[in-house]
Amino acid sequence: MSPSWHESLYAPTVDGADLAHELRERGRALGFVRVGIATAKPLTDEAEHLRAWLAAERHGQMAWMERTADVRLDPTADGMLPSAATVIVLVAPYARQAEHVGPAPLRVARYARGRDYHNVLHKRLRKLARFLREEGHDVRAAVDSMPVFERAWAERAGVGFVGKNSCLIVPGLGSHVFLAALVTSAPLPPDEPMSTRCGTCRLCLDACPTDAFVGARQLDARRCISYLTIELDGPIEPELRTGLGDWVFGCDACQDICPFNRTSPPDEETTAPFAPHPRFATTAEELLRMDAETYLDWSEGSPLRRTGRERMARNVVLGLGNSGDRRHLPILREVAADDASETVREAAAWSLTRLDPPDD
Ligand code: B12
Repeated sequence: MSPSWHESLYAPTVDGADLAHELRERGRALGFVRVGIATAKPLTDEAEHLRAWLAAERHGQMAWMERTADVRLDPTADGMLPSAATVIVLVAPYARQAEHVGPAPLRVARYARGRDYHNVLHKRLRKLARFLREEGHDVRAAVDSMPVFERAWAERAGVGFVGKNSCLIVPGLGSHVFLAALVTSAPLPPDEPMSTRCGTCRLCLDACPTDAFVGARQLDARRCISYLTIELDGPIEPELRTGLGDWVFGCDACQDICPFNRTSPPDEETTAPFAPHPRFATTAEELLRMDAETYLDWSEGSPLRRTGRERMARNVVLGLGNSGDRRHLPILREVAADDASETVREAAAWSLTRLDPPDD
């Protein structure tokens, strides 16, 4: 029997399985290499880990992680989407080329060498969100921009597993990927989660230059180079400074050592927006001569903008101190004497003693 005119007018245009299929197709066409689906419900198992992490103050100065914990653990919370039925997780790989950008000779993490992923992926997500709305569903889109526990959802949606380094690893692709999520009222058939495949390997835990892992899948952000260089305001603890090595924005140590990242790099077309961009190439000296405003102009459209000038200059002088290269002494002397920031002057003074230790 054919549906009445009334039913065909008001019935959704596609059912759950068809809609899921359509979303996967559209996601892939937009450059997402994996699209996974999970049922939206409170993250009770993960809640234990997140709350323990916060209670141990492993989030350091990231007070927003504490403030948003309740919403992060429940996509149906008032602050997210009370009508949520599904979380769709989308994966976009970034470039793995060895080219460096940022203040030479120092290093910036791979994810931050090109255009800002928030902007690039949000544009793509908006297209999928519009499609879901046209189908009559509520939707909220997140790329590290909302309290959505992205790795937990990625794991539930079966796009990968969380490794001992606490990164989401996609078999065949590795962990150099961004995650994005759509929280929606559309009821869609969920995918199967995959189990962890790290086995007895613990290369990542041992490779961390600052011993930031408390155990498998447990990171003390307060010791993580990524947190220290990007999120922490003010001075970096002297005992952690040597471990920073030449990293000035983020770090890839626990990922670069991972056997799952020994696969051939993802194709260049897919990762093109995040590929190292010459606009963000500079030298340590040039960077240290930028004032706050110049830094913001220079880093416009790059993840590097997040630190602002003061934190980046602090990291750069520490990196120069760790370089062992005495040719950096003149610029360090200049910064130690004249920089507008007390934090940067103190870091430069530390680096001077490292490169030019006082005689006993
Ligand atoms: C806060 C944050 C950080 C913090 C803290 C990182 C951390 N491990 O928590 C800092 C600044 C250090 C950071 C660093 C990085 N980040 Co970050 N970060 C986030 C953010 C905003 C929240 C993460 C979070 O919820 N942490 C809370 C802790 C408790 O969660 P978790 O460690 O992931 O815990 C999981 C498991 O480890 C497990 N677990 C936790 N505790 C325990 C305990 C036991 C006993 C067990 C068995 C399991 C277990 O449960 C959780 C769910 O699976 C997300 C974006 C988002 N909205 O989710 C991006 C995000 C996780 N970061 C991302 C990236 C790219 C990075 C860096 C690689 C950047 C870089 N190169 O410098 C590093 C990686 C460092 C690392 N090894 O984790 C990507 C991750 C992509 C991926 N493949 O996983 C995300 C998803 C952003 C994005 N949209 O792409 N990040």
